[in-house]
Amino acid sequence: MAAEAEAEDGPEWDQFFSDCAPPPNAAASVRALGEFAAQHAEQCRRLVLVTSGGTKVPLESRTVRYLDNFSSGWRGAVSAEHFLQLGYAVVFLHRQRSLFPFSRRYSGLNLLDALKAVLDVGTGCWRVEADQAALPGIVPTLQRYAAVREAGLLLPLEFSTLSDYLYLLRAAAQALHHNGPKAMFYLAAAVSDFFIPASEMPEHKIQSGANPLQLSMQMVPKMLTPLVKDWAPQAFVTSFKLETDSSQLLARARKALATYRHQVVVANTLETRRVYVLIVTEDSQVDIKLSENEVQQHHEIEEKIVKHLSECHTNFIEKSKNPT
Ligand code: PAZ
Repeated sequence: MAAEAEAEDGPEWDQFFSDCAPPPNAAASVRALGEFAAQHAEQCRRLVLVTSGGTKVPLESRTVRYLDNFSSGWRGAVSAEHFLQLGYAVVFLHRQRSLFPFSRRYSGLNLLDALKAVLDVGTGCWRVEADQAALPGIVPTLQRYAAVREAGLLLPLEFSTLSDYLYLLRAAAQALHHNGPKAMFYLAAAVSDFFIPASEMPEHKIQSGANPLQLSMQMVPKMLTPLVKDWAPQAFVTSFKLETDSSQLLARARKALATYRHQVVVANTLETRRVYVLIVTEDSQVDIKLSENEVQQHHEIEEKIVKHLSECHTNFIEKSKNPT
């Protein structure tokens, strides 16, 4: 990481990053990000960083236990496919073993039930056959996935813990700096607000005893502040806000926009997130819904969210060419 950029992060961030180890394969991920961003900047292609899934927060440094959250990675994986469909290059920063674009359709399946080993009597060799009925839509899915890979449009990066996520987010933001307003951030991951600094974590497994467990956790510094101000100041930034009280959606979204001064908040509630979101910008608020009929026909709300945001992104790029 460039020393200059580290200095800009501010004391809270300096403290956070100096306290935690870089993720496994950090150098390779940073290199891959730089190459991916440069290649698509050269091709004048729009690029989106989609974050997806929940972060793990370790409770011990030799970690046996950790805090986690509900996020399955559905929103991120489905949205990544729709961005690819619209011609974006996609960095998919996702929680290890959460849902992945294309393969997410088969996530509930035991693969061994869909495959069969067959002996070819002519050659005496075994080959593997797939039962297409057990893998609905597998041929077009494989074709789309192969086309995306061949065109080099998808860069998957994995995280597991909160600190891995934040390290890679910062690295991605700094790489995407070169893509200017053509870069979009689509921050759908469910990131912990609390953590235990490494210096305060017990080394060994917390022992169970007569007393209830008491934890003291610190607030994670708000990463939208350096992201918008320092890491990627020209990019189009969409954050997500999850609430459990729908009456708070609009007020909380507006508060986030006023605090971080980024472009969009997509607000959703836990129970209705597959069928309803509220997209809030400085001067608009738009309801995006799936009707009963659309739900029955297996439409995905992410298609509408991504379409709407890509139109906002177009306006943003145009405005950045002709600032008034
Ligand atoms: O991953 P998923 O599809 O199960 O859930 C998506 C979501 C609710 C995590 C996402 O839409 C979201 O709101 N992310 C931000 C959560 C937050 O407020 O930190």
